[in-house]
Amino acid sequence: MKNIEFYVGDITKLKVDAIVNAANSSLLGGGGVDGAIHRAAGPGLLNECRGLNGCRTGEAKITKGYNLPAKYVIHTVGPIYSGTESDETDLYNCYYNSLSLAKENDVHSIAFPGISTGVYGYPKEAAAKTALNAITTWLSENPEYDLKITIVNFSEHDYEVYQSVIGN
Ligand code: AR6
Repeated sequence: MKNIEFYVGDITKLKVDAIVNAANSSLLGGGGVDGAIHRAAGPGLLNECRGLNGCRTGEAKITKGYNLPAKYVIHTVGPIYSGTESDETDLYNCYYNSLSLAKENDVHSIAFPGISTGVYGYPKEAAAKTALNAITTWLSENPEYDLKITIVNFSEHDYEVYQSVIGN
């Protein structure tokens, strides 16, 4: 798929303009990818996050990357999976709003983790479908903007889930 590539491994290692954090609404850190990003970025990140006043589910906020190789972190809050219709809308909005915020900040390369697919319990196949739907919709609406998108799969299994959704 044009503009979209895959990487299997740790998102904190990527030297891209922005990595996306699967945060919680406090934006004050946690476990999973959020914990890994805060550890790798150092205390400057938490300090900046304290001034952001949290973030609603489906929305996104941007900070600097501090000690990360990435210049920025875009923090978004995925839905806690509930099995209701709002899950899909909220997850879609996480990807879509992160991409719009990236463009506003002149970000030309961005990497996403599997938002909500860890602690928040979103089934991986359904999450991959919604992520790809949001990303391809956003790209089709912004054809003039040069943006390279990396989907980060933390395990080979997660990568295989994505490939089966794409049909490879
Ligand atoms: N690089 C890439 N992906 C990762 C990494 C990493 N270093 N670490 C974990 N993953 P989760 P959520 C994958 O639980 O479900 C936090 O406590 C992981 O395998 O990090 O959105 C927050 O503070 C999974 O596929 O995020 C919130 O409270 C994906 O990242 C809550 O967890 C997301 O798993 C958010 O839960």
